[in-house]
Amino acid sequence: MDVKHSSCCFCSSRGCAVKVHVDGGRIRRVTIDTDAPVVPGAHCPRPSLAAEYQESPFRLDYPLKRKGKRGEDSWERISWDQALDEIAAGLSTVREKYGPEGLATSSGTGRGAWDFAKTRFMNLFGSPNRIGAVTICYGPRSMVWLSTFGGPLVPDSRPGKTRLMVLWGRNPHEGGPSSWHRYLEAKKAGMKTMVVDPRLTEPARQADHWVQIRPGTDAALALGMMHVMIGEGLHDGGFVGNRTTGFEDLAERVREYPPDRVARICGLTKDQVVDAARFFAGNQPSTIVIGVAAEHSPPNSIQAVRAINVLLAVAGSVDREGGMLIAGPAEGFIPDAAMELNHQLSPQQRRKQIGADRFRFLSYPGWELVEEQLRRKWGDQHPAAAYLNCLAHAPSVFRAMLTGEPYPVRGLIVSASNPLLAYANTKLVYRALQSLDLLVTLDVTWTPTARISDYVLPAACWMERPDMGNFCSSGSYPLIQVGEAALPARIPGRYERYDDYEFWRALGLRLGQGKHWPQGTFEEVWEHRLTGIFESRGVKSLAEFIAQRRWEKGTVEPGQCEEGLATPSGKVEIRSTILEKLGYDPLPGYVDPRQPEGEWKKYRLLNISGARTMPYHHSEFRHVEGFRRMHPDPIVEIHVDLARRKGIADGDWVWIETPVGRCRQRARLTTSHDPDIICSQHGWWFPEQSGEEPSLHGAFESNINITTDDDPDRCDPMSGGWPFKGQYMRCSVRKVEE
Ligand SMILES: Nc1nc2c(c(=O)[nH]1)N[C@H]1C(S)=C(S)[C@@H](COP(=O)(O)OP(=O)(O)OC[C@H]3O[C@@H](n4cnc5c(=O)[nH]c(N)nc54)[C@H](O)[C@@H]3O)O[C@H]1N2
Ligand SMILES: Nc1nc2c(c(=O)[nH]1)N[C@H]1C(S)=C(S)[C@@H](COP(=O)(O)OP(=O)(O)OC[C@H]3O[C@@H](n4cnc5c(=O)[nH]c(N)nc54)[C@H](O)[C@@H]3O)O[C@H]1N2
Ligand SMILES: [Mo]
Repeated sequence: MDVKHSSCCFCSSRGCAVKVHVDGGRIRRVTIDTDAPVVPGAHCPRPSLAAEYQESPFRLDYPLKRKGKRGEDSWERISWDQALDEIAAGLSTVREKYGPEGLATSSGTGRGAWDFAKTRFMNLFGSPNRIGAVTICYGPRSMVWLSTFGGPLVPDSRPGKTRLMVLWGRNPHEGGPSSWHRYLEAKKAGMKTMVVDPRLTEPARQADHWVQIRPGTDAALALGMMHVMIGEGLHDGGFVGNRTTGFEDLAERVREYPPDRVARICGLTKDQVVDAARFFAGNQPSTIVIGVAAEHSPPNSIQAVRAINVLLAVAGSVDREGGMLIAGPAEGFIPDAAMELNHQLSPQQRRKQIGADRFRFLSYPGWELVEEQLRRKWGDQHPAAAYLNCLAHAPSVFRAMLTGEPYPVRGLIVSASNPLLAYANTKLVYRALQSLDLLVTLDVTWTPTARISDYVLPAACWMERPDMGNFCSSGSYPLIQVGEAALPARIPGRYERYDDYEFWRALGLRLGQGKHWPQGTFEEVWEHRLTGIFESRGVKSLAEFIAQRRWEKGTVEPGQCEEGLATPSGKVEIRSTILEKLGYDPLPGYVDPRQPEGEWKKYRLLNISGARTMPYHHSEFRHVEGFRRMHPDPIVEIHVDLARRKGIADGDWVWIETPVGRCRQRARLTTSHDPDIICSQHGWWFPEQSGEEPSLHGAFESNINITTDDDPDRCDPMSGGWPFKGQYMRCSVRKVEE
């Protein structure tokens, strides 16, 4: 038995160190590599199911070309050369007829071994229209950090330094296999904890302080806490005086948010707001880990993320031991931004990015302002990767596919993403994809999206490529941990897969991009990016690096403020000059959501759609029997009082309805949240059902995004993020009558 030291990529945390036991070209088992700094918690079930995943008949083995009509599920096996030649020819036709901007790509959580290659391809092809989940996931956090603090904020993780960790709409128990056990250890060693969540989750149950906030009102709570802190002199006057801009304006702004008003907005009592502020202020230094909920809750997505981060600055817990540290570039490592070749996309093409005129923060207008500052301080080694901080607006791109406005988008390449499950308003996404001239999907397994594609290409999974943890994807985190391929991507007679880098490169070579893809393999890419570290260690290859010690730990230290930050003023910008230039409110604030109009008036429940649950990762793993046994059905959590009123019993199938559509999930009765809230799961489809139209593996049955809304008018005014949660995610429920 051969043991390979690999980097697990079964979830977006990406990069837990594991040992893959291989025998006769087959994965036998995957165990945790306890020597490494980052490992999955013992409660993560995914490594133990790796062999079943690898051998699943649902895996894609060879390139396939559609026969017959789209959705008939009839396929012809072709060679990689034929597939790439034909796709390149199709892309050239799109470019001739509609311009390079007629091509879009879709990304998810970066599972295909990072998105720099896709971005490079698009930059060289000439299209600004990359869409992806990062518009509503991590992109907002990242842009807020870069524009306000001049770098990503990372919690000071040195033992014993932090007095309080706040999980603000974040549940590592279900969604963070590597962070949950570290959290528990720190807690055991005396760190206090506070949870802000509408639901009594496992972390909330264990917390010293739980704030049961109403969905979508986090910005107001943070403003109210600052009102109390500034009013009672609990803020850090030295820090805000010396290290920030706009504190006076903020003090003025938070006067509009006294605890009684905030209590009404957030569904709390006045005392609860005051207590939250005092508890927080009384336990500094602190760190705050923000989850995805705020980002999923327009119209306050960016405002909430900013208000929470500014709260840290007001408490003086930024750039301070035990607080949030401002990360600089990881030494000796080439970050994504430097790999993307962003200068290759001309200003004229950038200006065509769909949605960027309206949603300016997370697209070229905002990214360019941020990038300029970071480049001033760090040159090419800056963390503002375009794949993370600069996207076209997905709902507007889907509309462009359907209407030709503002111009036609006729081709889409989907890689490491499942648009029919992931984006809001599935039926619209479906119509948009069906209307395309060319739809290509590169994935590890069959998906509903693959079934309606013209070409379906088999991707290598993480066990078939060298990979690296994303603790430094943007080049700023102090830990680099790599892993080797456990199996080759191609085994004659069994499968022929390409890793994502190989795919984009091979396509690029066919379109005249040759000189921009100097590294022939993914392994060479890592060797190139790690040259600086290799030199300091005296190693020459990835294999040697892995054999020696496959990680490199740097440190993030306080002191960035003293040096001057990569922001326009060199200080923490409580008042953001970048937001101001973009024409947005430069101060943290709370935008009153618009009252429901038209048909929406009938829908009174708030739906937290898509809180994380083990073992699934978004739409993945439904095809693996071991996972399905752990969690066979889509579950919607409903308060017992609501269930009683609606005649719903535990285990009943219920319709979840909105003006956009309806889907069905199974009720689980609970008292963990308010009666006027439900909590549904996302990502559900049924691989066991037919892959043909109209079923597409049951993608229209229990998929919650049939009910979610992507109307640009209800997206976040700054980022364009669409509502999966918060005040705009309303619905009704009723029992499914047989
Ligand atoms: N209603 C609702 N919707 C949501 C959410 C929610 O909370 N509620 N969450 C949103 C969030 S935060 C996110 S990040 C998105 C996620 O959106 P996506 O990332 O688009 O969704 P996934 O289902 O994770 O799709 C990832 C696909 O990548 C494939 N894959 C895995 N590894 C590789 C690889 O190495 N290479 C390639 N080419 N493919 C690979 C998987 O098989 C899978 O089909 O979903 C969003 N959708
Ligand atoms: N098992 C599993 N793990 C995952 C994923 C997965 O699909 N499955 N996806 C990964 C990805 S891409 C992401 S983005 C992360 C997300 O990780 P998290 O952000 O932790 O994800 P959630 O569980 O959706 O949300 C956390 C908590 O936010 C609460 N919440 C809902 N609305 C609000 C609100 O308005 N305010 C506040 N304060 N809290 C609210 C929910 O009740 C929930 O308990 O998880 C990652 N990990
Ligand atoms: Mo995400």
